[in-house]
Amino acid sequence: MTNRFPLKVAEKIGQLIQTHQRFILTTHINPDGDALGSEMAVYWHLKSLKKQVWIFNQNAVSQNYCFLDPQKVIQVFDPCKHEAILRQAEVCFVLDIADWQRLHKLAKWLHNDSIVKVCIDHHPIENQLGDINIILPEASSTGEILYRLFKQLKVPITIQMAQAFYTAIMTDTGCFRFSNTSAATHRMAAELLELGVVPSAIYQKIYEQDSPGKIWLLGQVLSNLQFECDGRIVWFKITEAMLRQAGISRQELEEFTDFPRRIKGVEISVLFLEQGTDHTKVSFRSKGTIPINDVARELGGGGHPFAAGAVVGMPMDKAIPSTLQKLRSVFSLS
Ligand SMILES: [Mn+2]
Repeated sequence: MTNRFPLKVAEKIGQLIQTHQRFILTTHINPDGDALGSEMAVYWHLKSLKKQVWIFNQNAVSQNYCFLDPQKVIQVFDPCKHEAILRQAEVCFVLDIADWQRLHKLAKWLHNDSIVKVCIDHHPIENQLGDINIILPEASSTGEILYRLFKQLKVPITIQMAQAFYTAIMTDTGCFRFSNTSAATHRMAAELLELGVVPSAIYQKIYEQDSPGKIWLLGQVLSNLQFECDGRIVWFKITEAMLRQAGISRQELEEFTDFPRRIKGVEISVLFLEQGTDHTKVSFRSKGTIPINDVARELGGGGHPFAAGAVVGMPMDKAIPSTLQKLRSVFSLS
C-alpha cells in the first residue's frame, strides 16, 4: 500500500482543508468501529485547526463505541433540523462508504449540492462518488488510509486520534486476524501503541460489553446451525421475532456471521436476517479460500472477496433456497 498511496490527491485534500471552514462528516448506515473511528479522527484533526465540523450519521452510536465520542458530537441526521447547516457546508468527508445507497437520507443532499465531496474508502467500487477520492481496496480499513493520509500531511496524532484509529483497524480486521491484515496494519498498530493506546482497554470497551440478550441469541443461533456441501457451508437465520425476544438491535449482530467459521472444514458462513415480510439481509464470510463477493453482487449487493453481503427482495423462506443454490454452484466450479 505504501507505493500506491496517491500523494497528489493527499496534497489536494490538505489544501482543501486549509482553504475551507465548514465541514460535514458522514458514513454508512449502522456505523461500525472503522466508520466511527475514522469520523472521529478526522473530527479531532479539523477541530485542532479551528474548523467548524458536524458529524451526521443515519444511526446513533452503539453503546460499545460511545467512548470514541465523549463530547457526543455525532448527531443522528434529521433533514428538517440540519437543512441550514447542510446548505452552508463547504466540504463533506464521506468515509467507509462504497455506494450512494448506504448514505440513505443524506444521499439526496449530497447529490444535488455544491458541497465538495471527499470520499475515503477501502471497499472495492466501480463508480467513485466523491469529487476527490482515495479508494484503496488493499487497505485493511478506512482508518488505515486516513492514518497514511495524516502522516503524509504531517498531522500531529493525538491520543484521542490514536484510539480512534486503533478502533478502526482492530474492528475491521477482526482483531488482526482476517485476511485484510497486512504488515502495514501491524506497523500502524505498533505506532499507535507507541502513542499511548492500550489494546486491552480498547478491546474490553468494544467486545466485552455484550447484553445477556445478545449472548442468549448467539446460543440459539449456534444450536441451530445448518450445513451444506459436506459441511463446507454453514448457515443460520435470525427472524425479527428472535431479535424481539432477545431484546437487541440489528447492530449488535455485527460479528455473528464470523463465529461459525471456527468450525473445522467450514469455508463459508452465511447469516439470513429477516427484514420485514419481503426482504432478507444475507451476510457472507469466507475463510479466505473461496471469494463470495461475486455471489453477493449477483444478489444485488457487494463487498470484499471474503466478507460481503446483500439485501434480497424476497421473504426469508424464498431467499434461503435461492442463495444456497447460487453458493452450491460456486463450490461445483471450485
Ligand atoms: Mn471499513
